[in-house]
Amino acid sequence: MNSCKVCDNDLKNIVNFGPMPISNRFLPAPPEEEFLYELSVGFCSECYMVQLEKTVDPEMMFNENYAFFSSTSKKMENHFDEMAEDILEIIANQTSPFVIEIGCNDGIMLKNIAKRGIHHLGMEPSGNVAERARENGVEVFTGFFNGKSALDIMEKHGEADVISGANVMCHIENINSVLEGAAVLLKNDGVMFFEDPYLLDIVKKTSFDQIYDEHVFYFCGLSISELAQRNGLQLVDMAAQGVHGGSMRYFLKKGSKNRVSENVTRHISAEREFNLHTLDGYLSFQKKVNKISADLRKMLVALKEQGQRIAAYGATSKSTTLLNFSKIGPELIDYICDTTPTKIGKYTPGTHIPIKSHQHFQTDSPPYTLLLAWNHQKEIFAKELEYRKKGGKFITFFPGINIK
Ligand code: DWN
Ligand code: SAH
Ligand code: ZN
Repeated sequence: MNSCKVCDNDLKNIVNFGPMPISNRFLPAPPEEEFLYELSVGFCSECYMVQLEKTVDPEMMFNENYAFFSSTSKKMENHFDEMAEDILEIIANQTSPFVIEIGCNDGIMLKNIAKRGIHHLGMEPSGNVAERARENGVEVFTGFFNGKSALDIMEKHGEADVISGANVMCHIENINSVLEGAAVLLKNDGVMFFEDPYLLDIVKKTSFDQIYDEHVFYFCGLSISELAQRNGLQLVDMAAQGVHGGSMRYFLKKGSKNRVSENVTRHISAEREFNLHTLDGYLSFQKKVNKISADLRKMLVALKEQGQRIAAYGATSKSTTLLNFSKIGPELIDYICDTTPTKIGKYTPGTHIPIKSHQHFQTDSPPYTLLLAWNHQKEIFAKELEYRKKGGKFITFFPGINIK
């Protein structure tokens, strides 16, 4: 039996994907053998946390060769400019504020704080992206945030007014230690906030590609409220974010007697309506996953049989789950185009599809393109007006297969 990483209760299995490679480990050449682990998700009926049953060593995922650079999307640049504005508002009345970001990546958000001369620190274990943040004027400590590093930060920099994190808290297995550390590191009136893909959106859309090695947890208000309480914090507000296919931002404060926004009650009621507090809410998930996966493969096979060529767009980490589980490889997809220089020329983990540049897509664009970066659809469609005008079609797959 697997046990809950928050409360040690037994987990109930929700979905299995079988053996998977490391999602962001793009390969210089198709290898003989690859590291694989079993990807499956379980639910804890005690604290409502949905989580991976087996996890991968963080250092295998977050190191000098981390493949994802946050600043590859214009929309995300704007999103993080706005987040920085939100932080400036929170600290507006503080005399010498201190802002921490966990998982600052290439500095996409924190550079906005740094350029205003505000005392700040980014915690980032992946050395290559941390270096890019430094080039962007951000002070970064290359390392993992946890209870211990929280104490080290406090000793060196003092207490924090804001601790923020985007798409990182759900990556950290020892989550109790992180929140415990944050509770110590925060000023009495400080705020911790973080955002991650929202479980209710994942369940509603069956967007199962959000499930991969890096995403240890799938948060919702129910589970974050419990998690906060267990670690001396309180969930005081929630705000839905229209990024990464549906995300939720959670605001936490110290203690248990803060004013709690009605947004928390509203979102948690919606989660209860979908039965996210019992195993019932997840009973049909595997069946829906299997159907989308089978339907997608069937459509790609049919197109190939008609003699069509198919490309894909965005060598995302999440597509590692979709491609491996649906058995979609180079026999169906000619290549994936991506703008990240360090991904170009490499092969996808497990399925070994070649990754090519955006210029390649512009000169050699097949009639069909699988939109792997579906969370950036708006931005990509705006960029690919010409492709669609000439009759090029994008294939999407959540909540079902669609040709656009
Ligand atoms: O949680 C995580 C999120 C924030 O980022 C991490 N665990 C890892 C990563 O997940 P992902 O790889 O699924 O993220 P994206 O943002 O969906 O990746 C988009 C990919 O598509 C990047 O490789 C960049 C590429 N891209 C492109 O080639 N052309 C993106 C856009 C917008 C484009 O126009
Ligand atoms: N915040 C960025 C990056 C998300 S990708 C964005 O939203 O685009 C996840 C990032 O978290 C990676 O850069 C990874 O190196 C970092 N990370 C993983 N575990 C971490 C930990 N324990 N502490 C701090 N950062 C961590
Ligand atoms: Zn639990």
